[in-house]
Amino acid sequence: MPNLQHLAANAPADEIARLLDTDGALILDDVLAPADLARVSGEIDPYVEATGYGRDAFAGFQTTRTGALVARSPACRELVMHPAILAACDVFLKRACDRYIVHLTQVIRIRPGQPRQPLHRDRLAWGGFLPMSIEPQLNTIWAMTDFTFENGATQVVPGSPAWPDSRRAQPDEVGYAEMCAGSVLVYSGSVIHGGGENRANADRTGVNLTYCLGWLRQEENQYLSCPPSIARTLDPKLQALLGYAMGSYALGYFSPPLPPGEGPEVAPPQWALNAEVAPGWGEEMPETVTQRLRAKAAS
Ligand SMILES: O=C(O)CCC(=O)C(=O)O
Ligand SMILES: [Fe+2]
Repeated sequence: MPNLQHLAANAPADEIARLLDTDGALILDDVLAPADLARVSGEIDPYVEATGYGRDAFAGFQTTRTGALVARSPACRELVMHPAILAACDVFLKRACDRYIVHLTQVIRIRPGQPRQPLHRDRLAWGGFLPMSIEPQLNTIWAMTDFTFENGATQVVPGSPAWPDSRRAQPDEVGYAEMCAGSVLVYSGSVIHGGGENRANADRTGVNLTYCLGWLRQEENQYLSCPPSIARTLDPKLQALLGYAMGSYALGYFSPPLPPGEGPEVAPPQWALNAEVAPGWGEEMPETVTQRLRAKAAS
């Protein structure tokens, strides 16, 4: 059975990105302390307890999936903005975008009796239309419980990002993301993986926080899951991660639907959160776009 590489919580972003390219996944050990875990669980558990089971075999008839974690949990906001993960996103995702955004926030609780999930690549969320040369996604699963082979540790096929679509993993090519509570599975949108079978008698719970290229549609609609009334109260960096910032020079502006002459005709998304930002919003342009426009003007 292949093994996943384990790195220390402070591993350099380049090393994480390199392993995502080659293996497609890795584990960061012991990122959260027991007190952090207790805080996250305390905030999400009431929502998890109130969540019904999945409605098909892929979502899992013995699995609960609970979303809107940025709106619901201040502790999850910190996980979304964890510096080690954002540094890895900077290296891994900015090869194909000016700004990356949150794609999905979901507590996945695999309960006893849940069979293994069919193996898949998460990039299929976009229907297989993206060329394989573009890596669209960086994913994390934060272990709230220990992840073991017995309780449903994520199945992962190391090296599969480079496989043709037609290749199917043999049982001896599937590894398991076994890790202690507080560790984080980091995996790409191209690696073949799936939830594991829970043969144990207790839940396996992970917080799945994923990021995608800023020019792609998000799996979980962040403008609805975290509407302006809540987003207004968040750190501006988190607002931008949800999509409340320009994604590129011309990506994401809006015209506030106000009576004639009231408000700006065009505004960046965060104008909806804080009407102050409208003047000078060109400064919000990501650096790579600014550089590209300068180079174009100079040529
Ligand atoms: O819960 C897991 O271990 C992985 C779940 C997964 O891959 C998915 O739902 O797409
Ligand atoms: Fe998946």
